Amino acid sequence: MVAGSSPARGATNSKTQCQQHWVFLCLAGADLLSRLSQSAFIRLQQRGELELLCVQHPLFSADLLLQGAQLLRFAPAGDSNWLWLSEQAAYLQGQSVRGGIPVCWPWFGNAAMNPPAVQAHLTDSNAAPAHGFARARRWALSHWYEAADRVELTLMLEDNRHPLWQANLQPQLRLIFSAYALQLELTTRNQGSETATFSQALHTYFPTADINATRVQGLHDCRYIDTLEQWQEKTQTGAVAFHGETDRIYYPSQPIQLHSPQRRLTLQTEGSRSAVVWNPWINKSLTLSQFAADAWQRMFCVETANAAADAVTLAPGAEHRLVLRLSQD
Ligand code: TA6
Repeated sequence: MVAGSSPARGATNSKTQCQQHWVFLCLAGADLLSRLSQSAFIRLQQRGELELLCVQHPLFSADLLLQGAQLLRFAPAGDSNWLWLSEQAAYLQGQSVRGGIPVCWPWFGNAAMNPPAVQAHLTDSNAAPAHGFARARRWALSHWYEAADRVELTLMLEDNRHPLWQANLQPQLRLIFSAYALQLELTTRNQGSETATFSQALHTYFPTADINATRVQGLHDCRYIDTLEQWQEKTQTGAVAFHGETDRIYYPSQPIQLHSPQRRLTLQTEGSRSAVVWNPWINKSLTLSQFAADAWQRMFCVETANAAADAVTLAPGAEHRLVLRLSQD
């Protein structure tokens, strides 16, 4: 069903009438691409081999790939991209693009390092691709809402099956853009008849003008797993700074602040008790696809996750929602 547009029904006083704006609410089960002509702010474009939804709103803009439901860019009007996107990004079918916010699902990282309850759904953990399969597959646009202050997009993974994965889970990603904040809500529903456990992450890449002057605040006294030192458990003292390859799973207890020379962002989450902080530094950078040898100086990741001990178990019919909200200080 596609509801038509109609002016918001406000009070009758002249001020509200001046603020009156058109609200489009379009609902449909099928892929909405054919109805984008009704949108005032959303257009479908092609980038390389991939379909790209471009949102151009008076207050912000955003670029979202249908492959992986991967957000590549979000910028309030007059600001630059809050996300880092590789200068060597390649837009190829079946290959995740380096940057933005890849959706790592239904397992995070190396499948063979996941908890046994997650591996129980994998027929061969060692053969499984890193970060699951959802980030390399097409998602369908199933809902959009647009108004004078925001745009919302909802996408559903088109094919949730994989030869190596035996649970019947369905993910949906809702993105909410406004002048001051970016919010992503990744909801997973257990459509199967058995309890299922999965891990995931919104693998957010952030830009920085200088990695040496970049800090991640809000993790003081937090436990973390150092995946580069035999997954030893440690405790963070003070702000996280980058002095070499960094790949840690933190268990934060409060919002995180991201301080780079050009921007300060607050990262709030719901449904997540783990955050991965990552920078490949010099040597690992040489092993990464779509990644310039010196790109480690211009990016860092803080990933909103359900990783390791924070994996999620769902009874049949149950849902879990992972929320990431970025706002500028
Ligand atoms: O989240 C950190 C991490 O697991 C790193 O170990 C590194 O592998 C990074 O993700 C990127 O992984 P990708 O498969 O996208 O190259």
